[in-house]
Amino acid sequence: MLNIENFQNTLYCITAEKYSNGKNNIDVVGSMLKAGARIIQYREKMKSMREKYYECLEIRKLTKNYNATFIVNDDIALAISVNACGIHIGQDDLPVDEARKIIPKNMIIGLSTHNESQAQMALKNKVDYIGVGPIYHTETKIDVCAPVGIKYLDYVVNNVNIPFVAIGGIKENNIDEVLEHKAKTICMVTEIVGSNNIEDIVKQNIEKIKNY
Ligand code: TZP
Ligand code: MG
Repeated sequence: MLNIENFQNTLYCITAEKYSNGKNNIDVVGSMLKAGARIIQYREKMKSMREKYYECLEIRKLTKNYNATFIVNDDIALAISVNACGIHIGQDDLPVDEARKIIPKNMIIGLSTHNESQAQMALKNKVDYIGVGPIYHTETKIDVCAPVGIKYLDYVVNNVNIPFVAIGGIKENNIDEVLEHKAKTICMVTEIVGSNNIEDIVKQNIEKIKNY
């Protein structure tokens, strides 16, 4: 089930070891949780399935201890095998209704969307939340489409009644604009994982979002 409480006015945190300046995913997630993050997505493109499996088992334990929502990116088999709360898929992955057939009943589905028709399809297919982006230019995701900008965020704010996560190129120097446009759940990948002090940056930005 989607723990909607975890999706209100907060950060959505994602791993990216490649951009973590030598820190490993487990330590990064530990710091995020310690600082108050309650949504963690495991996203790792560079490792073998076996490595990802063992990392996810660790992260599953950590997230359970904090009652945090644990979401696995891309891989439905991995999400199921580590008993994740959710799976996050993209427009080129299995169709949502097919994914729904093979995941446990209470597993949530998040779907990346980049335009209005994808948002409408997501609603039709009853996904649990959508990703909205990239809001700004990003180099963290390969093959990502051009920035969709604040314009698509405004559309989602006004037309979508499920939780959504603003993502893509969001940094401390532009998060205010995203908040002004009423995003309530925000993801900053490299800005957080690349920080020398993950606990501080996570704490500060959760506070900022909550108090906005
Ligand atoms: N999906 C859309 S943009 C993106 C993902 C995973 C990457 C965002 O990374 P960053 O470093 O916050 O720009
Ligand atoms: Mg994907």
